Amino acid sequence: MEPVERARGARPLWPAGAVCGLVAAFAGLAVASLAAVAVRPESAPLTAVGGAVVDRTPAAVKEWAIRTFGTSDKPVLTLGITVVLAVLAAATGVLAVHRLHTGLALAGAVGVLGAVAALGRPEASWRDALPSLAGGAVAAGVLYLLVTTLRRPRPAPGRPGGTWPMDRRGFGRIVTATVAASAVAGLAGRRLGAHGSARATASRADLVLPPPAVPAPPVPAGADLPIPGLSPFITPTGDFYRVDTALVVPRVDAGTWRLTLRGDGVARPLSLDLRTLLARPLVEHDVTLTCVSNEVGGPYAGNARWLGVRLADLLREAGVRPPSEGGPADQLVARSVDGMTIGTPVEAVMDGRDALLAVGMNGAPLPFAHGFPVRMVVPGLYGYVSACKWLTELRLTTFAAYDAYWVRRSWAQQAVVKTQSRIDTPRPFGRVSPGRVMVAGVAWAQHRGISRVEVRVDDGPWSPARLAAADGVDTWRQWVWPWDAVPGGHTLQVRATDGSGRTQTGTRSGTLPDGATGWHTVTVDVRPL
Ligand SMILES: Nc1nc2c(c(=O)[nH]1)N[C@H]1C(S)=C(S)[C@@H](COP(=O)(O)O)O[C@H]1N2
Ligand SMILES: [Mo]
Repeated sequence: MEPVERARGARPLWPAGAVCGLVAAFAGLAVASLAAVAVRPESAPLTAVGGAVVDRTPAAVKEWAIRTFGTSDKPVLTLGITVVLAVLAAATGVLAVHRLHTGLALAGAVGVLGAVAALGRPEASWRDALPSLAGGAVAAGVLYLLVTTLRRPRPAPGRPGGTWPMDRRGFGRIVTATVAASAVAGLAGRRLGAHGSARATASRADLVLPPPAVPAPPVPAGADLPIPGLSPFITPTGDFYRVDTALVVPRVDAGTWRLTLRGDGVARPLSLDLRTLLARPLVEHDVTLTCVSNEVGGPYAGNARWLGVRLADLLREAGVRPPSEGGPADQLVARSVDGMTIGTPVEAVMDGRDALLAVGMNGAPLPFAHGFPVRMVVPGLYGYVSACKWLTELRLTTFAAYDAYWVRRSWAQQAVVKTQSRIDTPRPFGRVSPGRVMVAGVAWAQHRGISRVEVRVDDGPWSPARLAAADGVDTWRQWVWPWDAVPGGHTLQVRATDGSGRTQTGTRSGTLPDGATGWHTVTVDVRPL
């Protein structure tokens, strides 16, 4: 087709071109999302591209994103990708008005890009490419239809022999029809997707967790101090931090879930369903979970009462021996339904601590966001090396032979939780009245326990804080230090000593590669309120 000449006095074509591009993209996305229902949610173009971005983001940028956007980092990412796609689509439409074939090729190329992103995701099969390819083809088709209609000369009534440069009525009709059809397709995709997750939701609602064979003792009196602003000893499930790479929370149907166990030194590989897992004796145990990305004083720590199966028993039954008993595997690689891999030292899992295949959190089945139906919980290790959610496979191997997901992204292969303490109240840059102020917070050194917490003001001497009752070595411990605050600006600092007698270092280091160090420091303004 020849580039069109705009008749004198006619409207510019580029706004209509942009509309062509946007409508074509909308149609493509709608069809792709419908197709993704048949493949898997992760294969939908926006999700696939978002996932690819997450997979490839350098650790430092990811730390920045978590720091800046917190748990809304994912919606922000999705919005960003949508905006980029919209701009690209509009530009493609404008281009197509003048160079149709180039525009069509570009639309197709965007589809191919989505397909490549989808194929690059963990656990992807060739089918993951289909939604984006179908979307690209539909977008190109719609673009062709719209642009050719737009460029079709139309006899101008009342002006013999004259033409309008565009068939506006036909164009409008096609735009309306396409948008309507795409909306229907998109909604249908949603409905069908919701249907799949409805089964998962029902399977969670129907799940009755058996009572623990080994219940956790009640939280001791005095472990949970009634101080305003202090983190509650047990974090309510709804407030529990969430850190993962999933742009759509996997909703696993408990009825079809299976866990396999295989690998080096596994004499009897296992494949079990949830019913079989729940038939085993369940133990209940309080464990504080911490993220390696948590900065000093940060929010990515939470304490819950977990219910689960002792992983060590399961491994023993399968014939696994830890390295200290001559077993060939030193790494247990957990794999989730969305392809996350998390490597944990076999020795830690089998050394007698309550490493769990958890099914319950604070008295209920795991929420979907926290790994329903089964996740790992290992006291003492950061989440990225121990706490795989939506667990589906356990494989025994060595650290020498295999690097898990985060290790390939420059995090340490093994990472024991570092002793940390946090001032919860007063808040940073808060204002307090002179006189008695309750300085309080939590300290953790999972699986070693907390033996001492000290506070100091303005680089003065360290004073011991009062420790709340200990629930065990695997949970954080509250502390409180009554302070006689005098007017002025003051700096509060806290440090903890773990059960082995080692005091938390004041040397500041960032979260990469194995967890932040340093003393939490809070500046407050003491003034009559
Ligand atoms: N499948 C899966 N499991 C995962 C992750 C993930 O990205 N995917 N993130 C890990 C990290 S880094 C942490 S800190 C914990 C957080 O668990 P939570 O979201 O239940 O608090 O989950 C771990 N398990
Ligand atoms: Mo984490």
